[in-house]
Amino acid sequence: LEASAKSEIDKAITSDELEKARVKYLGKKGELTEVLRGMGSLSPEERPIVGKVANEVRASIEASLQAAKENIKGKELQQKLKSETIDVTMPGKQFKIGKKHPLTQGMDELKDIFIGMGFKVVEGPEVDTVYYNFDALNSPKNHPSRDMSDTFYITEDILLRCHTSTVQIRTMEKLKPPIRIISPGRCFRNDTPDATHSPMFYQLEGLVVDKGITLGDLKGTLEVFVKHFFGGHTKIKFRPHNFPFTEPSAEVDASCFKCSGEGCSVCKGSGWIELLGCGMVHPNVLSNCGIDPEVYSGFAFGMGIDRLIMNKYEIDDIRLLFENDIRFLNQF
Ligand code: FA5
Repeated sequence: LEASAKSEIDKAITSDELEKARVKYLGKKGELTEVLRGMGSLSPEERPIVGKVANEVRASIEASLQAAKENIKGKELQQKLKSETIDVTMPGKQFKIGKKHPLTQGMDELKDIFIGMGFKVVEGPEVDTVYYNFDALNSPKNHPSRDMSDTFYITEDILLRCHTSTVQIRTMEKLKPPIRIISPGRCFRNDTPDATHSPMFYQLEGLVVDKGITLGDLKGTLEVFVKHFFGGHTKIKFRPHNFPFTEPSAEVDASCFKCSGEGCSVCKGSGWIELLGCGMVHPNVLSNCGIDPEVYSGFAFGMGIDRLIMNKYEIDDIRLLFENDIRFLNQF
């Protein structure tokens, strides 16, 4: 029994095989265990003799098992180390690094251009009051933009701002002229989404108030801005318009980036895209903020950042900017 046990132990290559051999001889129903269990039926004279031999055999098998166990463990460890060796010369895994959203990139660029012209960046709340969004901006009580079908109301007095012009008032209440600020931020309108309209979009407000500010300053500022942002070849045109908070007012279009003329999807073939509204700050608005319109004058503008970026990067649908499709975002 000892010889056959040892031969099986010697043959075992894996821990599993060794365990099988142990169970076969020393397990509960093992061959040696059976012998020890059968001792009860022996005569009192035979018992110590057989017992002694059986114990010696058990000790010898256990010693062999222990030796084999260490041997196999060593080999298995070697095997494991071999299979798990790290090839430090293998090329590493490429981690995907996120980047700024095209809107954020565009916003950073816009800020840089205006900061370069001496503007300060200020921010205002997205949830604001009817006073800052309409009343203080000289908006008549019956102005259609006040309607629920255009503006998102939270209560009768509180709304999601529909333009960044709210920041004009908040700024003029706090600062005294000379004022030269821009304010980028989110706006909300109850507009049906299409290729150029989104219920949430971005505007960049600009406001300059000082003594002797003229329409010429406004035109010059916007011209410098557009040429920086779109390139020196870009033209702008002013169209007369009407805003309650500016007088006179205008809308400004830019010639389409790269695709002026026929066939430009962003400009719908006209070759021009509407960029912003602007004008000279209405005297009532200055007065509402405690600034004397007899002494000071100013200009203001509000541009749609999403549309600026669409024009610059030839994006033909504003919704792409908010869907966060990684295949789209990776292109910027
Ligand atoms: C205004 O919001 C005025 N507050 C702008 C202004 C500021 C005028 C200061 C004078 C002085 P308007 O409603 O035209 O104006 O919007 C300005 C720009 O916001 C538009 O030219 C357009 O580029 C953008 N815009 C408006 N609605 C949306 C919309 N639903 N989705 C995307 N862009 C929009």
